[in-house]
Amino acid sequence: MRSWPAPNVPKLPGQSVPLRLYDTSAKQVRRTDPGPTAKMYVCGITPYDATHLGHANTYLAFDLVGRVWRDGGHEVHYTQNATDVDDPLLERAEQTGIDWQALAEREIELFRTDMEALRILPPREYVGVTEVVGEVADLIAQLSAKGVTYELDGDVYFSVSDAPKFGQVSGYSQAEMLGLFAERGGDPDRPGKRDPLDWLLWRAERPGEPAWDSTLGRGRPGWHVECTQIALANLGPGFDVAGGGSDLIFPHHECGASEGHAATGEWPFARFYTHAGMVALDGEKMSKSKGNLVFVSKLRGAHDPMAIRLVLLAHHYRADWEYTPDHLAAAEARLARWRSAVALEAGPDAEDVLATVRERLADDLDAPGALAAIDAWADRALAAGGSDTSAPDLVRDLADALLGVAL
Ligand code: 5CA
Ligand code: ZN
Repeated sequence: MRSWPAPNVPKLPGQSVPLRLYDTSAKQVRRTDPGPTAKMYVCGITPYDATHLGHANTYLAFDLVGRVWRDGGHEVHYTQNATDVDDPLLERAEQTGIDWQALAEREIELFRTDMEALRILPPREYVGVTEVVGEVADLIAQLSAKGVTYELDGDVYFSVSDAPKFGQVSGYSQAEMLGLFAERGGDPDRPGKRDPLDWLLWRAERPGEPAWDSTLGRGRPGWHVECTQIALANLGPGFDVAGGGSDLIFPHHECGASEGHAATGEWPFARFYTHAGMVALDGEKMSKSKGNLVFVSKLRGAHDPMAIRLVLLAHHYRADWEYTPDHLAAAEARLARWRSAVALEAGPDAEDVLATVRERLADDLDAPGALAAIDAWADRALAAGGSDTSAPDLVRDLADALLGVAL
């Protein structure tokens, strides 16, 4: 599918700082060590509703990863999927009487517009699952040939007893896994399964549901295997970062990692599993199924997208937080202050600001720390009222290149 247009990223002078990032699997912050091309896969939307602040928070976190790597001279190869066929999408289409494909297309287009407005760097490949059903079926056939799957009434399951690394991404207990599996799209109680945690790879055609011809017959892919296939096909095994929100740790990334392991024989499938925190509204995680949503497209109607970006940057990406409208008011005030400061004829020297922003972002994406450094510079600039010696261009460029905030 089409991705979205890339914003300009200014080149910055001086020395970058190598990125350290929290790896959910290792339960610690480790230094990323990408080759000349850094490779990242981030799980995309299920397009049955508009982009909300929670989604934006997740894509912004990985946007920062890409920006820090670019600053370090790496090329960034970024791939993202869109789950453009899945139960929640089909259910919403059914409820609203809209054709499921039209619904997906409409919401994906809105997502692109939101991402562009927020100046999120686009993936090189933006892949809808419906574009690659045949390839996903071929991967499942490969897994079957390795003896890690079984069939149940025409559907195909991955057998968790053939997944020796299962549990290593999340580190969750069996009880936690069972609870989350049922909550997040799994079917622990289906009769005939060998283990409640066996997960669906292929769903044979059901009356009234979309289906594709494939080596496995007519049907459609289960959820996790789509991301394994799209990551493998575009990035190859052993890529640097697999990302998404923390609700994807289990079962999604856990199952995907075991699929990748079975398919390639390599472990880990991704070097880092990195997860953004959950954004809540009115005391509950923002989610399409609960309907407690703040849409980016709606906020954009009344507010500068750069202020929306600053709302998100003001929270550490791993934090869970609750959105309230005063976050936006604070971000607008900060944006206005920064813009006044860079509009001055001359400002305080900004090389130390660049060094601090680099250091803060390289430390597991400490965006709030980076904002504080620019706040302090803006305070100094405004206090001096333009009587300093340096041009404020470096601050404009570093805010743009590293934080994606156009001033
Ligand atoms: N299509 C799948 C991934 S393959 C999916 O989870 N789609 S989604 O539309 O439900 O979510 C898209 C991304 O936003 C995921 O990375 C998810 O973890 C993240 N996300 C969803 N809700 C929130 C939230 N309230 N706060 C932060 N991130 C969220
Ligand atoms: Zn995914």
